[in-house]
Amino acid sequence: MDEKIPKIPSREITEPEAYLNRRTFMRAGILAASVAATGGAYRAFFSPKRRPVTAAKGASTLPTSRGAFPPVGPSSIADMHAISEPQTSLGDITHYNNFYEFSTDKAEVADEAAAFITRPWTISVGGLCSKPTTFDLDDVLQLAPLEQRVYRMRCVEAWSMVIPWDGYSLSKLLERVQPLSSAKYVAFTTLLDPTRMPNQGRRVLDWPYVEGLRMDEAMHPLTMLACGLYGQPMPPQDGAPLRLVVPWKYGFKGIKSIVKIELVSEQPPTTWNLAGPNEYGFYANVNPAVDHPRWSQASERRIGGGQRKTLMFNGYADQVGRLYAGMDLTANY
Ligand SMILES: Nc1nc2c(c(=O)[nH]1)N[C@H]1C(S)=C(S)[C@@H](COP(=O)(O)O)O[C@H]1N2
Ligand SMILES: [Mo]
Repeated sequence: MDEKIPKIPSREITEPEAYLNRRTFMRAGILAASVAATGGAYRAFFSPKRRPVTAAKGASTLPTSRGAFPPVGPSSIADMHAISEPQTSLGDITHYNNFYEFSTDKAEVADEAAAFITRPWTISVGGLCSKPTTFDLDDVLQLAPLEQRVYRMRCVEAWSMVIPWDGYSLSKLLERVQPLSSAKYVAFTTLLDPTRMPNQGRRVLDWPYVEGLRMDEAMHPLTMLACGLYGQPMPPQDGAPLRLVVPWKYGFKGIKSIVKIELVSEQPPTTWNLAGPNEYGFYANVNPAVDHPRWSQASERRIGGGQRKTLMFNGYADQVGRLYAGMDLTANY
């Protein structure tokens, strides 16, 4: 640990909670009005009934599975993401989570999501393409060999992990639908179902969670459609059954529990940009030289081990830097 790197006082790393609490507070009036109008549904969403905590720490199963989780092989692009840093433990990866559909408390997400049923599951891929297709989860799992790729994961809140994801390049899925040349961006949408994602009954964010990438970012081989980690199906709290992983961008770009992917011509709206446009941009490339308005991004707290300097593009600059040649990275944060 480099002693010259100042410790970030934990009170500065309150985002997004502090921001959201403010908004939630302001919206309390709206909610109070809606509870009168929609009483039953509102109470159902807010019922304090706890979900059974069935999953063992870090464990994950495929409920009512008709297909098995395919074997996971080595990365086909290992040279693009070689890493010597130790992997974060499965316990930390599955018990320190941002997944606001279940809880805004990182330590609570695992319990709140434990009973999340992710089969059957479909993902529709459409928009500007020749072959729009709705894929069943089992088709997605079989579409290309699953690879394990160990990537750094850097949250905008200045903490990080090293995670062995299982999946394949998102380009493999996108190629199946034959994108048209008019497709310039890719828009992603999380499941919207407050009966299964209880915190969607609270307006902490505008649901469903949405994200987006430029087409060249989406087609970059490092960009991953992940269906598991540590050789197991994706734990619910990490975005089961399918989530995006873009290792050179802040973690919030890695949208979880995806049900829809659309090829579009214009830059799509993204949830955190809508929530705080001055603080969260569309690009969200990890950049130690561009601070968050309320804290430094120069260093990060590695979960399970020390403070370290944040790397340009999270250490993937050689692989992705050319995508941003000529762009003003301060304006396009
Ligand atoms: N649908 C959805 N996706 C999401 C989030 C979320 O709240 N909802 N949180 C994001 C944030 S801020 C981060 S840092 C990562 C966290 O992923 P992890 O819990 O698997 O580490 O998921 C991202 N994807
Ligand atoms: Mo994050």
